[in-house]
Amino acid sequence: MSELKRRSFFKLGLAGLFLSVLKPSKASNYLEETFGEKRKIVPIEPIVISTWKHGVDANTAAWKVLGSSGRALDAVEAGVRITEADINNRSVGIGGRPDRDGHLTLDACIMDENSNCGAVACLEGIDHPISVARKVMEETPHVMLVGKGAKAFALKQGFLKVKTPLKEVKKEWKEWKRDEKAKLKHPEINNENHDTIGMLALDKEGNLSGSCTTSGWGYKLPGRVGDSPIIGAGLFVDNEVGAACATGLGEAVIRIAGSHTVVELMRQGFTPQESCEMAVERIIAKHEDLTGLQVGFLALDKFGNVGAHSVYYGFNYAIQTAKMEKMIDASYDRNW
Ligand code: SD4
Repeated sequence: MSELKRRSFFKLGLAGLFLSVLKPSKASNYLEETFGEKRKIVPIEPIVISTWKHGVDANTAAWKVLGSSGRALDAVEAGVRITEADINNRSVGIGGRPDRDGHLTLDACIMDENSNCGAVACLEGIDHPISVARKVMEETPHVMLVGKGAKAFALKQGFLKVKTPLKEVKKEWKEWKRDEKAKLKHPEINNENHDTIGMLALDKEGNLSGSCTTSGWGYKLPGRVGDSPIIGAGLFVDNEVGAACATGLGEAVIRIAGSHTVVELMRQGFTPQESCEMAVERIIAKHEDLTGLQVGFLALDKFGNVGAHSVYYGFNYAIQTAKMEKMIDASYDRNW
C-alpha cells in the first residue's frame, strides 16, 4: 500500500469514528446510513460560509434568506451578488481586473440541491454573472454559456449592460501593460490579489447549494477561463453528502477536478477538513513548481460541519449561523 493510501485508509477509520459522534440531520440519509448508525436525529441548523473577507458582507445578505427559512439556492445567489456589485473588489464583478487586452470578462456558476447547475464564462459588460448563471440553469436546457452567446442570453433575460472595466481599473491595466513582459512569466496569484467568492449554504430543510463568481486571473490571456465557472472544479454540490468550492489558481484546481474531489472524499467518510487537506495534497503532488501556486478549498457537509485548507498561508473564510458570525483563518500546508 502506498503512503497516501495507507494514510487514507487510516483516516477513513478515524473519520468514521469522528462522524459517528457528529450530530445527524434528517436530510443526511446517505452519510447517516453509511457512517452513523448511532446518531440521534436533531434539527438542522442553517449555515453559510464563503471565501475571503468579503464573505462577511456576502454572508449577511445570504443570512437574510437563510435566517428567515429561505432556500439555500436563493441565499447563495443573494450573497455573492453583494460582492459582484462592490466596485472596490478587483477580483469579482464589475470592479474586476481585465484581461491582457483590457476586456473585463466574468465567470460564475451556481448549483442547487437537485444537482441542477448553471454557469457563464467570459461574460463581458453584464453586472451580475451569478444571476445570469442561475437563469442558464433555470431557463435553458444547458449548463454553461460563454462569451457573446452568454451576453446575448443575458440581455434577452433583461440584465443591464455595464461599461467595464472601471476607469481606475483601466488606468492600472495601462500601467501594467508598460512592464508586461516581466509579469507574464509568473502568475500574479498570491495571498493579496486573489479573492474570488465561493459560497456554500445549508438551509433549514437540510438542503445544500453553492455559488462561485470571479473576474479570474488579472490580465489573463483573452479567452482564458479558470475553475470558478466549471462545475466540479470551482464548485460542486451533492445534496447527499456536502458541498465544496475553491479559490486560487484555477488551472491547478481544474487539474484535479478540485471541488468534486473534496465532495467525493466526504462521501467516502472523510470530514470536510480532511477532504480539503487531501485535495490540497493532491494539488501539491501534481505540481513540481509551487511558486505562487495558491489554492484554497472550502467545504460544508450535510451536518453543517466545515473544513478549509490551502496550499499557502493566508486563506480565510467567513462563517455565519444563528449563533455566530466570524472570520476564520484556514489551515495551510506551507508559508510563502
Ligand atoms: C480563477 N480561481 O479564475 C479563479 C481565481 C481566484 O481568487 O480564485 N481568485 O482561476
